[in-house]
Amino acid sequence: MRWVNAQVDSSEDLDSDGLTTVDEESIYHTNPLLPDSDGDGFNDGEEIKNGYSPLRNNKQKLRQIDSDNDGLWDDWEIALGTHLNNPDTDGDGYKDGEEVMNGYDPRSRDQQKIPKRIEVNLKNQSLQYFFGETKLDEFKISSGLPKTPTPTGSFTVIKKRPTVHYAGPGYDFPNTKWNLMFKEGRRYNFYVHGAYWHNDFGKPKSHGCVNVPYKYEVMGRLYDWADVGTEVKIN
Ligand SMILES: [Ca+2]
Ligand SMILES: [Ca+2]
Ligand SMILES: [Ca+2]
Ligand SMILES: [Ca+2]
Repeated sequence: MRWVNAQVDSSEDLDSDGLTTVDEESIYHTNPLLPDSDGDGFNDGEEIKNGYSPLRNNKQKLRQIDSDNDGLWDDWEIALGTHLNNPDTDGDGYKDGEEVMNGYDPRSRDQQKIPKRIEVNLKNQSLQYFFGETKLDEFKISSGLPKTPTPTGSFTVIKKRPTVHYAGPGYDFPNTKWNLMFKEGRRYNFYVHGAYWHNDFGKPKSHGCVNVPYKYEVMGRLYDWADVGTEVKIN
């Protein structure tokens, strides 16, 4: 326990691992006196910077771990400022993950809905998504090739489809997982979806859809989080 009136230097980093003592105690729950909390040879600050858990020594990424089983990944908890080891940060009886999935703030009992938003940047070939002002994730995508461009503008998720069979002249991709439809077309519809047939993310590659790396930790959790009606901005 600290004395209420104690002077706390918020920039103090007692074990010189790149994370302040205050952040180790309140955000990461790492040992503020031990630079390598999980003893895997990488210090806590380095692990956080690279997206790995400083509390697991088996190369698990924060995006793959839900330490308190509340439906919110550790990297989302850190981004939102919720508690990694308390499933109900604001103590209102609803789990943090449940609140975020349903659009409520897990940090306060405020009943105001928080908007979800997906943003695709075609120039950078990247996708980011936001819960209110908090960025939950960012990764490289592949948009449409010049002859089959991805439409730009402001859309919403019209339909969530667990699997889609994409086929046309010269391509045939059955059982494609995690499909968020955002525009209906005359001949085909446009989706943000996982793509298992290439690994060229960061370059245009598709027939108009937004291709996302085919991993649960990337596209799967975006699919689970997004709702019909979630805004999709493409520019
Ligand atoms: Ca430290
Ligand atoms: Ca470590
Ligand atoms: Ca969690
Ligand atoms: Ca709660």
